[in-house]
Amino acid sequence: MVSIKSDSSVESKGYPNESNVLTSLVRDHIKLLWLQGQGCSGCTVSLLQAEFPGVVDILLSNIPFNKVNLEYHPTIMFLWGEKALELIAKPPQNFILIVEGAIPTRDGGIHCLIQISNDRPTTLLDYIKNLASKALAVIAVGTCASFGGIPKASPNPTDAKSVADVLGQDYKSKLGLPVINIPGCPPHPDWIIGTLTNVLLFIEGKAPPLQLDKYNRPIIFFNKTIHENCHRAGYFSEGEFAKKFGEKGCLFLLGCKGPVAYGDCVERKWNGRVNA
Ligand code: FSX
Repeated sequence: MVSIKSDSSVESKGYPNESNVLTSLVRDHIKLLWLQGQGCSGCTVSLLQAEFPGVVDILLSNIPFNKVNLEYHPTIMFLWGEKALELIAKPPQNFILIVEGAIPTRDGGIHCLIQISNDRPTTLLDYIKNLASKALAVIAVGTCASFGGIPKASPNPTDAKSVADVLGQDYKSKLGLPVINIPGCPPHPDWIIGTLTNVLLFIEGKAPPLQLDKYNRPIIFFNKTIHENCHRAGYFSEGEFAKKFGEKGCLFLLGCKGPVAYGDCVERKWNGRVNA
């Protein structure tokens, strides 16, 4: 439950008037800069489903273990208009860069702009390359940002690339971390929040960095195939395969990638732990 106390002494600096009270909450915190490239915004929708903490708690810095604020997010943020663009032009001191969506690189990256100032476009490609060296950590959210996803699929007209491919596979953030990949189309909200939580605890010296696998995915969330815990796995073992949706049996012949896809969705479940 989020409680907001009114504080009239807090001066608004680019935040909506009615949220003066929020300004004090977001000042001097570690900022999260969330940028969107080529994707469907499903990763953001997934973030909105986060529960412990929820996205409102993150927006309000109402998280006990650290002071953090989702400062910039094209879909959900307090800043707007010129103030938001100012933040893009002059990023904060301590920030974690989160990227959703693939990054188009063809034609100098012109196919995804994050702003146009004085007739000069800023491409996502250049912006991320410039910003990454100053970031405490870089987190690629979703399959598109992690590996290129659907935008990178043939014929890939924009030469879309993953964050790590743009920054270089040897990239290290200011904290010495590689690009942390959280694939999934979309990724589970717990994976996003859980990874972020670890990075924040690591910054405070209260936790070691998450162990990552060879694809730089947090092992804690990606250590098993979907198939290992699938409630239809018994059908697979028995060789009983569904030929059409709705039929009893394993869905392998209908395109299920459970045996080769990693994630803990089956145990963790989706939508408030209702759907497997
Ligand atoms: Fe990609 Fe995000 Fe799939 Fe969509 O934008 S991981 S298309 S669910 O949402 O990047």
